[in-house]
Amino acid sequence: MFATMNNIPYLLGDQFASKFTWFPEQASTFAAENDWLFFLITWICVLFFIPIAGCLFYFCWKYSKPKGQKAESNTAHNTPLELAWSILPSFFLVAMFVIGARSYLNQRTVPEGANNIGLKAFKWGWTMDYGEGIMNPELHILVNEPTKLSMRSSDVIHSVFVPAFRAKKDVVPGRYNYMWFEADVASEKVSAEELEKAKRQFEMNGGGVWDYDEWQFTPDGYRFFDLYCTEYCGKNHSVMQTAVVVHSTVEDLNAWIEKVSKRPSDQTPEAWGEKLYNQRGCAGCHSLDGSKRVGPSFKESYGNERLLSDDTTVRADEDYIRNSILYPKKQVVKGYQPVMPSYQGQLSDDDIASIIAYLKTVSDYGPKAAAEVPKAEETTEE
Ligand code: HEC
Ligand SMILES: [Cu+2]
Repeated sequence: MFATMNNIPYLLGDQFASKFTWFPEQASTFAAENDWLFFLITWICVLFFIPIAGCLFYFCWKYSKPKGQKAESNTAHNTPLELAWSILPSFFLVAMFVIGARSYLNQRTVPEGANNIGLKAFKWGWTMDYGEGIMNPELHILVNEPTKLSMRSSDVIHSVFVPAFRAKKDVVPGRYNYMWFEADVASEKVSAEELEKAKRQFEMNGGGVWDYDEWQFTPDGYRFFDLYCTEYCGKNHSVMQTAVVVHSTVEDLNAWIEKVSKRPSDQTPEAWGEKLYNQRGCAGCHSLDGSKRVGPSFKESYGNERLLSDDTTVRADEDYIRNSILYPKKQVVKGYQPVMPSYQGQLSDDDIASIIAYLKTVSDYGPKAAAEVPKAEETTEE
């Protein structure tokens, strides 16, 4: 039976959970103190709960009367007893407050020289900003160095939670918020063979969004800690997760940043565009199969006639797609809310060109259609 109990954290998807606790691994300088205080408060509560509940049942039994017999009035009281049970527990209360407040202040005071990373939350994903226009949904940080996140939201209230770091903070639209932590456990790298095998499987399944839960490592082969949204923010709140990778050296971190900063020379714009499409949250609001999500499907977008909210029509050409990505509120497709976040300053020219190249390949009205469908069936002036 114990074996089963111990397996539950694993079943819940947290492979780092230790055998002796319900909590995930402690991987930051906050973790040990946090857990210690949590158990202190829990045990104090248990210590009070058991005698109080015991007295309750005992008195129920002791002073119960047979049916019909009148209850005695008892208005007397015992001053020393009442003082004792008021004053003694208040020492515990003050102690819990002082320890909790100290730990809270520590978590709110960013150490000087912390590495700053921007974080943007949106429905439904995360974009980390490493400076110089380098953005990625994964959070990559250095071990044993404080990291500060400068956080903002482009729509509703979200909340960042990294359970292994015991760190959590709301991200509120219209203002910057911040949090910091210092990871003290570096992420391991899986073997080249394991990564190769996963990549092959991934290709065989048709590519798309990398399944972190299934592989338990990132597409670059790093084990990771989970980062969740922990403030209910709409339909896809539950999938608003990403990976936190802790690098053991600056060189390793910089090599990763360099790698993701731009399209590798051996990758086609279409392939890079598909990657960005899946990484930057487009897939959360747009489908490829014609189904309507928060935004229109790309199956009938590129090359098609679009009806806008002001009842004008426009051909979805490269320029239109580009403008839709940079200034989404300018031309709003009829029947949709203007909720798409602008990607201005977040995607380079090459990134946008790559996305457009990719969107062409998935549209029924793109080059694919021109090649396959006989012209006569394609006329739109009917
Ligand atoms: C929060 C949801 C959301 C996200 C994320 C999002 N979009 Fe949109 N998008 C919309 C909505 C809603 C519309 C329709 C309203 C409008 O035109 O602004 C739209 C419209 C578009 C259009 C015009 C489509 C057409 O058929 O006319 C393009 C192109 C587009 N989005 C591209 C993207 C790309 C590329 C990304 C990722 C880099 C992205 N969107 C991310 C919600 C989203
Ligand atoms: Cu959220």
